[in-house]
Amino acid sequence: MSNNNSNNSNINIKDVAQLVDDAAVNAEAISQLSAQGYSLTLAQAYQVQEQSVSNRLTRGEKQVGIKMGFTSRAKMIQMGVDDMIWGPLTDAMFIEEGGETNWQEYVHPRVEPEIAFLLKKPLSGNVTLAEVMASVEAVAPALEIIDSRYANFKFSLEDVVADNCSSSGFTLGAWQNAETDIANLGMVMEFDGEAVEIGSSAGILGNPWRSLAAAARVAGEAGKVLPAGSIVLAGASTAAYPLRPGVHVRLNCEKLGIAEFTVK
Ligand code: OOG
Ligand code: MG
Repeated sequence: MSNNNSNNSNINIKDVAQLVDDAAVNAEAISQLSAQGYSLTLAQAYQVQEQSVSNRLTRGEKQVGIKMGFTSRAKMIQMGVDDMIWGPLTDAMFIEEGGETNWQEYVHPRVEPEIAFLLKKPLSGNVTLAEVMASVEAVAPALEIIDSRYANFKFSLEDVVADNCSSSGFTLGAWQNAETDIANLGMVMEFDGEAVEIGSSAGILGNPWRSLAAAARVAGEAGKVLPAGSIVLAGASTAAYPLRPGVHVRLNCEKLGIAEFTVK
């Protein structure tokens, strides 16, 4: 399809941001941006993301960290993409430990097992793994709810970046000592006590610490700093699994413990 939006030098970033932002607010799926005549470059997709996150901040949400996406083969294969992505997390996405989230708020949500870092020092740019590890206060098991605003959960890399990387919810288990060896931990995600996805933290770039180094690098490239006190989600270690109303989801992560929530 083509219309007068199809020349990507003419794209109005604010208009496209409004499209994805409205879809998120109304929990209503939209067509992929290319099918709406917007063929974005990846750089433009990040501009759309920044604008739609800025709309959220204007509504009173606070940024609490960032999430990395497609840091595992399992996720890249599931979604048919081959590059890492990142996007901001806000306080409105946070679900209290063991808390509830409302099915009504989502289009077609999925959940995935992750590991979270809590920074005690700011991070930005090219940093060694040793520097990255020295910047972390604590690590925790985490569950991320992703909910693409695109119909059928189908998108290009540019679409998903523009849609703030499908970010819509996350919960954390108790924070654990940052010196815990997290390189290869068994991760079992259960729905009502039944295992639905089983993986290892090694699925995340071979070692989740590499995802934090990558987060620092991409933040630096975007001229940003990950501040002390912020949370970084390392990306899913397994494919994501579709949520359903009423389900209790629990991640049991070796050494780190449990993260859980219920869908109302
Ligand atoms: C995009 C988000 C990817 C991850 O952990 O890999 C992501 C999506 O799959 O919709 O959060
Ligand atoms: Mg994720």
